[in-house]
Amino acid sequence: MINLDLFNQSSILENKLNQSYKESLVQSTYLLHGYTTPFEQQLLPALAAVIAAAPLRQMQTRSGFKMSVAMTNCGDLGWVSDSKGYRYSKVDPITKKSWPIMPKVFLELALSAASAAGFIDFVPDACLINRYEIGAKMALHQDRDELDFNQPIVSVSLGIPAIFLFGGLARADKTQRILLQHGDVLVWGGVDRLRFHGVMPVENAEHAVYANHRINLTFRKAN
Ligand code: MD6
Ligand code: FE
Repeated sequence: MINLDLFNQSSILENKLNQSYKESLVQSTYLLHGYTTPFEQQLLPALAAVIAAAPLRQMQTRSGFKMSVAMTNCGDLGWVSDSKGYRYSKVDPITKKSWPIMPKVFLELALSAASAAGFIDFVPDACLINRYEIGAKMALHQDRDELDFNQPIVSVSLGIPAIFLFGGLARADKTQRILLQHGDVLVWGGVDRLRFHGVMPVENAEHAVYANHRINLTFRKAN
């Protein structure tokens, strides 16, 4: 596990997290390499079932642009964007039904990763599923549609790699580039919760299971 300490690269440790190390940190972001491996076999069919019930779709931004990333959700709440802006919704605007229930394996993975990073009381009620095709990207943004910023975010990367841009608390702050590969889980919270971040255009690649796609599962406690 690597703690992403932006101010002191030399303090990056690959050791297991221990209490003294955790307390010495300014930052609260952890990259868990290959963390999905034990969950992998169950993840794919669970993901397919969610997408079958709530299809991936490219949402519109408030200003009317179509996002390059296709999205859907599972859990009690789903993140949606349209001409009225961003928000969480209990209902899928396409199917007019509740979002699919969060698969058990999703929840297990999210809870396990959160507690590995020291967030022991994380109970996500929302899982956003992002699918990137080659060239898809996500502009720099903050995750601030949730009620409680004390709750962390667990972000799972599957399929082809992407470069994650990790900035500061102001949009203009310098960004760090982090390679997110298949199986990586990024857990962030605490003082890092409102950092600006984004995803660079995904480069052409092929993954044995996910073909030319990058899938990102982002677990949050929205309400
Ligand atoms: C993505 N992720 O990795 C987009 N937000 O595809 C996010 O926007 C994100 O990965 C908050 C925390 C972790 C994330
Ligand atoms: Fe985000």
